Amino acid sequence: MVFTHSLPLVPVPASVTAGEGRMPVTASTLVFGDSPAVAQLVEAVERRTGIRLATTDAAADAGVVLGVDTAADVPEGYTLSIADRAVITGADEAGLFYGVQTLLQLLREDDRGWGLLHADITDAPRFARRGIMLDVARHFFGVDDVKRYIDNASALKLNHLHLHLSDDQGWRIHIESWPKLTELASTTSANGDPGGFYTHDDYRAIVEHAASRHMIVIPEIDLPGHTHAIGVAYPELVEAPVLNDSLVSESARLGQPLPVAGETYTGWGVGHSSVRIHEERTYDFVRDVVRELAALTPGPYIHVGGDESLGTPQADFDLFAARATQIVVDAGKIPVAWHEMGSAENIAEGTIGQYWGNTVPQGTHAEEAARFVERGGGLIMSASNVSYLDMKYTEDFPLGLTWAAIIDVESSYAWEPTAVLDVPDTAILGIETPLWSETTKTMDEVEQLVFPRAAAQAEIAWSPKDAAERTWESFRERVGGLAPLWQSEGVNFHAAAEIPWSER
Ligand code: TNX
Repeated sequence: MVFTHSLPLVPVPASVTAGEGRMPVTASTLVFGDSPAVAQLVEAVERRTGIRLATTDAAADAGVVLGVDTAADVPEGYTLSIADRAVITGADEAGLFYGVQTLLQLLREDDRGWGLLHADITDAPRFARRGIMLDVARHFFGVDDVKRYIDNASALKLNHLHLHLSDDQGWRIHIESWPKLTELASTTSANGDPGGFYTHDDYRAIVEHAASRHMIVIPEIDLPGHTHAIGVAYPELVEAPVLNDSLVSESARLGQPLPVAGETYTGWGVGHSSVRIHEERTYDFVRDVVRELAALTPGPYIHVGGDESLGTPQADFDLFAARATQIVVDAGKIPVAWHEMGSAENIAEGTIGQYWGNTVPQGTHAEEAARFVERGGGLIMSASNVSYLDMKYTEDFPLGLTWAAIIDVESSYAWEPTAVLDVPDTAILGIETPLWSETTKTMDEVEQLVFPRAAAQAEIAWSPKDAAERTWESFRERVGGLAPLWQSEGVNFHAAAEIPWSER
């Protein structure tokens, strides 16, 4: 395959010059370095080529040299040059890891065998926050599935994993102080499928694996709405379901049951549940959950939800938003909330908002998002009509929903996170691309929706906005070049017709 546009790299590096030739990679190519990235490289090369590279203690003998040089103060940055040998120098361990991901994209097979395409790269991210979400509440995904998600997302240089750990359909993390949550409210999923939950050890294993791939885990407990499951375990904490008209008609159209107090809920309807805002017991609960999550989570953030609390009166919602975010601050963490919580004037200072409205903000969404900035926090952009991974690619795609948009790969690529809201560019911390799992029961199904669109989001988050290669024409060819890598990694990507997929 000749890459006419540019090297097959996604996200496109900040600065890249392609060379003419290739550096052969054979069983006698040696690797030098003393970072965890060495073993990660050796294993990935073996998965891709079947060749197991040996390591050497002598840099002079090595064909691939990995190192870290902290003199350059460029968080997550790296340089990579491939000519007679390949040299990657990370500005930190994360940068070295990202340099290795870039190298793996340049590892190609042709008639002569395996080789690395010659290149000279200096790279660093545009945004420090490059996130992806997995909804483990609507359908549960076990530890191995989440590790696979982490591996494939971090290979695209995404560095935050948001886990949506609770929703109406199930509670997914064990809480020692409220044990009935997992005992009674974790066993089912959407559509009546089986559920599951993470023990503290499971959760720690996820956090550790994520850290080894330079990803921070952001746990979310969705409050005060999306809390029907809490009431299955502890009925005294929640209000009776509020059945709005659209819930009733949508449930009928989909043939789904309506929520019944105290019973597991298997439909997809939203906006019917709320914790009790005026009971102190509710705040004991939130405090306990936040405390346990904070103890398990080395990352600085805890997400307290806040979306679609349609049955909660506005004043109650605002009261709750202020209290819940303050509880997170008191636990020593930075709160994150869906943008609706910006309706509360006194949301805790420094709370980060996650904007999930349209790229053309509707109703009060923009005002709510702006509040986080006024209160000294920043914003994560998850514009639903472009970055939602659970939307269908085409009208007839078998998985996914359509409420925000039909999002083909080209439209998922075509948005600019700083151009959505009227806030200073510095308030935009980065982006997050969410996968809601109403329609996806297995990781294979999840990957159909996630890849290749997560690659488009990764490029928006990582690559300079004005890089010459930041065009759809270039992107579609470069992302097509990832097919053999994804195949060897077992990524069940959707081979969208918009993309010229390369064979090797
Ligand atoms: C809206 S976006 C939700 C989720 C659903 C999703 C489905 C957001 C913050 N809330 O509860 O799963 O739509 O696309």
